[in-house]
Amino acid sequence: MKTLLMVKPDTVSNGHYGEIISMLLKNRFDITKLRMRGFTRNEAEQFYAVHKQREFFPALVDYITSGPVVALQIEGDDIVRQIRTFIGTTNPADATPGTIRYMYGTSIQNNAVHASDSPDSSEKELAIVFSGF
Ligand code: FUP
Repeated sequence: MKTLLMVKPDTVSNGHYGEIISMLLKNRFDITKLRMRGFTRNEAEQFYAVHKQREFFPALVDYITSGPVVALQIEGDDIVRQIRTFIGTTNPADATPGTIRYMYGTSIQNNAVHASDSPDSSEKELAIVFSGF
């Protein structure tokens, strides 16, 4: 099974993405693709299509297109659940100490990383982020 973990723009520009990759490697996650790239508005709208009707959608698209992201494909058994546990809750304020969002997130929007929430969304999101790679 494969999933996507993606470091968001502010956490790329402040340099914390190196520590996040290091944490993944120290915890023996199997990174099988790695890419730094920007999102076009069109790609961002496609990526976050499930949130299209939410009031925070325009701000979310602005944020994710504000600079390059670092995308990682990670493989393993039960990997979607494993990575979701590793990153912590959506809101860093509720996250467990030691999780990525607890350590590097600053708000519900600026929560450091994205991770796919199902095998289905993993497949769709990996196809968007690694297209042409
Ligand atoms: P997650 O799957 O943990 O990334 O969380 P969601 O799918 O619920 O939300 C996706 C992204 O929308 C979050 F990473 C941040 C953003 N969001 C907001 O900006 N405001 C909110 O109230 C909820 C989510």
